[in-house]
Amino acid sequence: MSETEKITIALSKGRIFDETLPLLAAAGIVPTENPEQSRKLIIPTNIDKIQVIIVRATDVPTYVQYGAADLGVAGKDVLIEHGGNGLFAPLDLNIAKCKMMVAVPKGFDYQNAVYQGARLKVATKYVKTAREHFAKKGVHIDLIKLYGSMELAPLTNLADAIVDLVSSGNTLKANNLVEVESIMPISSRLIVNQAALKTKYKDLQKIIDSFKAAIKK
Ligand code: PRT
Ligand code: MG
Repeated sequence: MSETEKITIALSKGRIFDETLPLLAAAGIVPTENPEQSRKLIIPTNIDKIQVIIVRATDVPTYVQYGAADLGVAGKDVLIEHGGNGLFAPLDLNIAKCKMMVAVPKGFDYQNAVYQGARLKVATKYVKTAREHFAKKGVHIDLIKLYGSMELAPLTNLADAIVDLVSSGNTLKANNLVEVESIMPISSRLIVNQAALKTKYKDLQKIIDSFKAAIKK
């Protein structure tokens, strides 16, 4: 079999890998190693021609866009920031669920600041999402791009507010922050390289159908 017939699935380790495992299993695909234990970035599976590659969550759409991976699993948050060029996203997998929201320090009167037309300093990794959200509200903001630990920004006066994901809410609570606005619910999607969907139609459609049948509502 030629190398080009390989099917490559891009996943990030952690919750996305863990929550995709049952869907892969439903498609008869079992990775031979766990990325938490192994340092391998290319993980073979029980099926010769199918392999999993381990990349950063934000890099998954890029690998699939350029066809370095045929399939991938990425959060809606990541897909919005990426833009979705060259990608087909046929399935909401209903995994890695959380919410995109605005949070501020407890005691900061956000609604009043918005009402007064104050210019807000907003720190976030999700610049596109944040820009769109505040533009729609007609709120002027100074965006401060961060790559992680957004919760720290308001505590150090780097920003007035953050746009971030929340699941349990424990991180907000531990840092004396409160959610003041919900932006959108987030879950992960299966993404497919558009060209590969044509050239490897049979193999890919079989995996897509198995995933679809295994999605938990
Ligand atoms: O962590 P790393 O920097 O390597 O990359 P990443 O954060 O991009 O990847 P990962 O694996 O943490 O997240 C992958 C995807 O999981 C995201 O793109 C989201 O779609 C989804 N997801 C689901 C989450 C969360 N839940 C979540 N809680 N991603 C991040 N978080 C963060 C949240 O921002 C908060 O800071 O986890 C922290 C704890 O959340 P609480 O509310 O449970 O305390
Ligand atoms: Mg993370």
